[in-house]
Amino acid sequence: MGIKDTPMFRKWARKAFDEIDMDKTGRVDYKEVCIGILKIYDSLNAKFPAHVIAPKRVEMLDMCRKYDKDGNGTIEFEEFLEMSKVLVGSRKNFTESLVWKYFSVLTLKVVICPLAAAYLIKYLRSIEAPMAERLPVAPLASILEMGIKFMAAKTD
Ligand SMILES: [Ca+2]
Repeated sequence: MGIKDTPMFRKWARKAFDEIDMDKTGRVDYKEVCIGILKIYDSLNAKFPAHVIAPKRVEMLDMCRKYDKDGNGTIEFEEFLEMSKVLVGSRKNFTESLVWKYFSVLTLKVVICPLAAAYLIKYLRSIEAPMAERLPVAPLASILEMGIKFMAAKTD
């Protein structure tokens, strides 16, 4: 049993649902869910030192269709609750989850790029490349990170 099965999580989901359900009908349409998801990403991006790109509109709509179990075109609270569990992260759908996305972005930023930059500088120094002595790790890591993100965006 994880945090997602606790009454606290249910309460949090209820609060999020009520915020999206502007006209208080007890159900939200796909468009309202998309706006809600974007709001969650915005507030997380404002809080954490990493920027995660929100899912595309078409991906969010696919997700709505997937979790609209009775297929009535709207998301009721129980359906929303299941969807929230995936957004927060479950073992089964871990790579779809926000936690995973933040983890991978942070790993890239904090671990992989600085390590790659450090190795690159070590290599350049070992072959006595010009300027290698004065190459700083952090800016090089940022450049690598930008390069990786640029390539990732292209293959999207
Ligand atoms: Ca439904």
